[in-house]
Formats: sequence, C-alpha cells, structure tokens
Amino acid sequence: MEDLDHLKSSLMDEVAAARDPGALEAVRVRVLGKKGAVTQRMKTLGGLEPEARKAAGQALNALKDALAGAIEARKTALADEALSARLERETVDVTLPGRPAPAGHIHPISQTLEELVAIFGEMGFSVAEGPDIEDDFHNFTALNIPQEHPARQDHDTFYLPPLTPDAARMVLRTHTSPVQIRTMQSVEPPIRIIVPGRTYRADSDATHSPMFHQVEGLVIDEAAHMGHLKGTLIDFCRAFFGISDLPVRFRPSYFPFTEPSAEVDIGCSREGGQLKIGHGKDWLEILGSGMVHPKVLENCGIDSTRYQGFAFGMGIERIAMLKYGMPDLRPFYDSDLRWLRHYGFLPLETPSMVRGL
Ligand code: 2NL
Repeated sequence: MEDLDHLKSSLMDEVAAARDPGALEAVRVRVLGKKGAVTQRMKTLGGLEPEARKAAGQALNALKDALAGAIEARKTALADEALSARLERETVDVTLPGRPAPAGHIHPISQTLEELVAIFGEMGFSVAEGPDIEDDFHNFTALNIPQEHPARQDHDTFYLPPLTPDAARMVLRTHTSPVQIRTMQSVEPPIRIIVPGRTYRADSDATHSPMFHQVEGLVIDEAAHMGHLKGTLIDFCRAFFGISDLPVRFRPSYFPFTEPSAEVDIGCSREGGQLKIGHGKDWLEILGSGMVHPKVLENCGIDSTRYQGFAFGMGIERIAMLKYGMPDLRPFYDSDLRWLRHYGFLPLETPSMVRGL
C-alpha cells in the first residue's frame, strides 16, 4: 500500500509535467497501457491470497481510476491552454484599413460601351447583337452598296474561303449594319436599337486596326425625321463628353444607305497642337448619320411609304481615345498590363457622365 501511494504520487507528477497532447499520451501508455506500471501490477494479483488479492485489486483499480481521471483532466487543461494561446495569437485588429480592391481593371472599350449603352438606354434604345461572320446580302447588298463599291473589293474586306466550291463566300462584317438589316427583316416597327460589336477591315496603321469596334443606331417608325436625328445626336455628344453646351455641327455627306446623310462634328480647339474638346474655332468629326434610304427599307421588307427613320454609326476606339486622351490605337489590343492599369477603369469607380459625376 505504501508502495502504491509512492507510485501514485510519482505518476501524478508525470501527468502534471506533460506539456502537450503527445507527451500526455506517452505518459498514458506508460501508466495504463498493456505494459504500463499499473497493468503490470494487476498481473501479479493472481499469486496473492484471496484476502490480500481483493484488497490489492481494489487499491490498484482505485489508482487506475484516479490516474485515468487525472490524464483526462490534464488533456482538457492542455486543450484549453492551446485554445487560449490561439485566441491570443489570432486576434482581429478591427482598426486596420480595408484590403485593397482586386487589381483588375475594366478595358476602355468595355467602359466606353457601357457609357454608350447607358446614354442611349435612357433615350429608350435597346441593344441588338448579331454574328461577326456575315453573308454578302446583309453586309453589302441590303445596304444599297453597289457591286463595284470599293468596300467590296478583296483588299478592303476579309472574305472567308467558301466551304464548298459553289457555296456563297462569307465575309467578316465590315460594319455592324447587318444587325440592323436583320432586325428590320424580323421586327415590325417601331424600332429603336443600338448595335455595338466587333467589325473587320483589311487596314492596319497607327489609326486603323484590322479588328475594331463600332456602335450603330437605328430608329424606324412612322414619323422619325431629321429633327429627331439631330436632337438625338446632339444630346448624345453632350452627354458622352460631359459638356452640356458642347457645339455640335451637321455637315452634308454621302453614304449609299442613307439619304440625306450628315457627318457630325463637335467643337474643339487645337491651340499649340493640343486637342481640346469643347469650345474653340475648330471642328472634330465624330460620327456619321442620315435618314435610312427607302431602298434599304424595301430591301428589308419594310413599306417605305409608311415607315421612315434615321441611322448613325461611330467607332468606339476613336471616341474613347478622344474622351480619355489616348494618343495611340494599337495598345487597345496589346494586353499590356501597364497600359491597362493606366487607362483601365475600376469596377466600383466608373466615372459616368450620364447622370453627372
Ligand atoms: C460612320 C458612319 C453610319 C449608318 C452608319 C445605317 C445602317 C442601316 C441603314 C442605314 Cl441598316 N444606315 N448605318 C448610317 C449612317 C452612317 O456610320 O462613320 N461609321 C463609323
């Protein structure tokens, strides 16, 4: 019995000295395991007299229970200590500034397109889209573009090789007008759409890319006239450039698909070689427009004695460059992160001229 008291206090000391769950488990095995101190003693009970065996058995069981309880208590204490240490270590400093927003930027083409959609959207236009690969009829013929027109020449336009020798050759659309043609073929007027998208021309220099973006607009109803064209485009120019009294001028022009046609210029100054949009003695061309040619309406199955309307078109890169002061067209397609960081827009900080800054 004295021997057991001694054993108990030395084993209890070992339990108390275990600094982590691993050490505690080692102690448990040494004490209560198959070859542990208590188990070994249990095995000697068989050689004792019944009286002595009973007493020693009870004492050993009591010791075993006490040690098991102590090990369990130590285990809980160690877990509590570990949790407290972790909570201490992992405190949240609620006074730290917020993490910076993700580094991605909105491409100037996407940004400009969103602005265009917002401006024309407020005027009641919806967005229409169509295929980049077109047939001759939708890209040229329906638009009253004659067979011998230079735009149809191979060196101005990307033609695709026909899939079979007698298949019609397809074309990468040279403007977004075929989408308006498709809309007029399938939708009963009134029509009020803008058509943004990629367009393709065999042209490449500092101001021309073989792929570029356009937005065209189309309004068809029984009464849309040149006054509506002018009002729509004056409002658009002023909203887009954020200058409420921006001078806008309409200059007679020619397109096969509109009659009459007008080029639209905005006021600017070029003092000291520096372009400034707004006021000044100079003009800058920014879009083309006109009343839809009756032949175009008829080509789409629209009765030109009942319906009329206007259309316009502009290059997205060009108006983006003018608005955001970009000197070169080529970096638009280079995926150069330095350029994108400089000219790109943050998703939650998009400066919009539509409803005021
Ligand atoms: C420009 C000029 C323009 C149109 C596009 C159009 C479309 C149909 C019918 C009539 Cl389906 N017109 N589009 C009209 C006038 C000008 O674009 O300089 N674009 C970059």
